[in-house]
Amino acid sequence: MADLLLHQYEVSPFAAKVRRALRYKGLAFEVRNYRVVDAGKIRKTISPTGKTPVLEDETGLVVDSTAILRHLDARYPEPPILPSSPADRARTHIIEDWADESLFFYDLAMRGWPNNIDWLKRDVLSHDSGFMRWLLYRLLDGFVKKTGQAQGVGRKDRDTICSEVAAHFDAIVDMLGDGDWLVGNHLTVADIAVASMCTVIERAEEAAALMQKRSTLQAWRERVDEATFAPGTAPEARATT
Ligand SMILES: N[C@@H](CCC(=O)N[C@@H](CS)C(=O)NCC(=O)O)C(=O)O
Repeated sequence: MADLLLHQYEVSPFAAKVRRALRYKGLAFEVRNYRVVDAGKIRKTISPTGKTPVLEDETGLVVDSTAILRHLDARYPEPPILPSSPADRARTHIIEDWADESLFFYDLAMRGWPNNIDWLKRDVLSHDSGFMRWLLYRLLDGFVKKTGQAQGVGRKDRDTICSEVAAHFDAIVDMLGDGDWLVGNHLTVADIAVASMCTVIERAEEAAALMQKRSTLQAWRERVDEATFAPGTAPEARATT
């Protein structure tokens, strides 16, 4: 086994957070990709919650991208992805949690709309095949809708969701001001978490249009991508690389 093995659903923005952090720290790693039909196996073997990503290393299994990023920063402190001051650490914590627990559901809602859902399904089922892929392809609409309804964002109408996403993007722009990074003077987990979510939400055409109108947001994303991808990684490959 590799020293660092990432168990993942490849297109998950939570897995993307971990891959970006590993590359930023210059750490070699391998990935094990799972299919949607592996959900039961994941729960029984590597993740009591059934969720991925899970990082496996010599210390064992670490579940949840937020925990994994802290684990990596503790074991491989250079370059740091957490600020040194408690106040800035708290800010990164809040922003990361907002990206993971709020922005993610706007992503799910927008990408669940009829004009966007085909791309979402192809992403989610990229490792499934045969009859199960055929079946899941038909069931996924209902699952995405049900998840969005249960969480709440999915109950809002399209115009409301678009204006809330616009407000979120404006908040990122205002938070950046003239600075390069969301918190403090270097890249942190806040930048990694928000950029990872941007890379999937832009696969909804409405979100892509809102993003294109904000040059500060685009420039910041390019800065974060430059620091967390190998040179030459194509923009369309960034959600899965
Ligand atoms: N808070 C978790 C969220 C992870 C998560 O929601 N992963 C999704 C993939 S995008 C998953 O594993 N879903 C499977 C399930 O809910 O059973 C993290 O940051 O790692």
